[in-house]
Amino acid sequence: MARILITSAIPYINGIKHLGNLVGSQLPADLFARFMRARGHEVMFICATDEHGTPAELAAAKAGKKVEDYCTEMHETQKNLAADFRWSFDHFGRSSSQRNHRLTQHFARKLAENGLIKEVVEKQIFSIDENRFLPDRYLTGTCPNCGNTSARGDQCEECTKQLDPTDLINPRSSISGSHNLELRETKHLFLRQRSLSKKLEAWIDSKTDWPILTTSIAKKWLNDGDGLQDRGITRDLYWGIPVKKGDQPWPGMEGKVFYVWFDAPIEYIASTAEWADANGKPDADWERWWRTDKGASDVTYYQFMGKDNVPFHTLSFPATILGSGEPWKLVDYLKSFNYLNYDGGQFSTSKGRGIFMDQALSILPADYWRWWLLSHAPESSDSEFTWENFQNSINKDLADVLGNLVSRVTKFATSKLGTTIPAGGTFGPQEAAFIDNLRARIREYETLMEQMEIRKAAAELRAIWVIGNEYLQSAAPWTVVKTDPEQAQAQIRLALNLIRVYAILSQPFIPDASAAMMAAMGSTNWSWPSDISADMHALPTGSTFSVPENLFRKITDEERIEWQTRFSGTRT
Ligand code: B3M
Ligand code: ZN
Repeated sequence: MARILITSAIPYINGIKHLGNLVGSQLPADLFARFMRARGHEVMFICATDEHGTPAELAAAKAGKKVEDYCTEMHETQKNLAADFRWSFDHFGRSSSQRNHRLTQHFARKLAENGLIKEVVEKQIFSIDENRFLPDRYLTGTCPNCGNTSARGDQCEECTKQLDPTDLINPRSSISGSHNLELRETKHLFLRQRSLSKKLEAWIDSKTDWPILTTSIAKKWLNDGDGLQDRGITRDLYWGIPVKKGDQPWPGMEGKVFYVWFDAPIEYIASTAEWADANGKPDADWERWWRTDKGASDVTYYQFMGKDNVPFHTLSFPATILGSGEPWKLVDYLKSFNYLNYDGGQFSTSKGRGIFMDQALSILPADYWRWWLLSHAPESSDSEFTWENFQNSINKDLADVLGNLVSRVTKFATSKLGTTIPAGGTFGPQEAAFIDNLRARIREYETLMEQMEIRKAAAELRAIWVIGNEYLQSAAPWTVVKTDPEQAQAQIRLALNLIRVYAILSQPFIPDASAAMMAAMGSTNWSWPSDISADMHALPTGSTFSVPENLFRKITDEERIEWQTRFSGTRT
């Protein structure tokens, strides 16, 4: 039994996530966590909300709420949606927790003690009326490129040009509209990542089994242009973790907070500490996952994220960990994803484009989304959600292949052989051949899941469902029963046991349907199928089974057309 630590990129607090956000982070992380637990390993699966930074402040202001209250409410909302999608986190923490405050300040102190922090004085736009510095997203003005009069300080949405706040012509505060602005000097802390680039490069080079997508992004940042740059880790904002050296004040940094990307990955550790607190466990219980001097040297640590998050996880966060000089666990395997597009364009939170988690669940259960998203995960390239493809996959894979097998077997058995696992007959050569085929496919499925080849694993699982249908088609118990009822009993016994095995194998992808299948077989035995011949006899003969209600339903053309129209606009 191995010890497996899994973290998913932590979602920003500013609103409900769309399907494009999930497909590269929480969802595949959950798949992997469920699989590893099913194999009997000890798993710690951690996530949280990412609550700091300007997006949180702006979203709260838009909602007319205090940022603290907004975050508390939105955390609850995201936590409930996570449960509705059946994400099996051991803990879903908050980056605004006291645990994260203390750990973030601790890392900053260690980095300073090790000479890895420098203080830099910069000029930034200050609003005299509001008595605060304005970060880029708080500034509006005329775009020097296209003349759009409502360009933001970080980017013009009209011509998409990336801007610096000082590029704006006639800038004004986005909060108050005030033009009473001036450039003022402000001091910030920089992490001297550059001095760690050799160490980081050696570490990344040692990861020969990582996906190309992950290492190529890291290498680009290490080697492009001038190489890895030192990075500002503080901001002039009210909302965030106050800049301190451990629990001591940091002279000259009063009123400033750490940059959201400095504290967000530290929350992986802090959230595990929050898990211990929430369960009344001592510090040793979370430290054994994170401190190699306290038991974590036998932990294998996996991270899941979209490609835009890779630089922070291959360079910045490891720079924090390595730079601390303390024995914290570094990631062992980083699984990254390309983007999922939506019906001819991009998913977009700011534009409200795509399908959002609550909307998805308002039309279909979680399993349908989980299956489509995972079986189309954007692994080797970007992929696209279209309603036609979604309808097709659901109707074929879930309804025609898996759902049909379960319903056909249980209904036939109930009407012709009774509602208990039949004891008659014995397996012949056809059953033996089927079991051999099944065994080989299950071993392949295990390998693909261990390698996190998600699309291929989904295809293999589907193939495992298909061979069950093929077996039934050629065994034809509905014909055999007329001439050789004993033989039909053996065939149906195999098929019912197969439903239990399918429930176990499919559980990481479609947990609700799996639970329904297992319950219908009257079993609670979720042990992973390791001896397939024995597993075809796992259900005690004479025990009762039932026909599961509505395992999957088909998506009609009318529904597809209606949903496509309903979700083509902008979410308000
Ligand atoms: N919140 C970005 C995102 O949700 C960011 C990830 C932080 S991971 C430490 O994609
Ligand atoms: Zn412009």
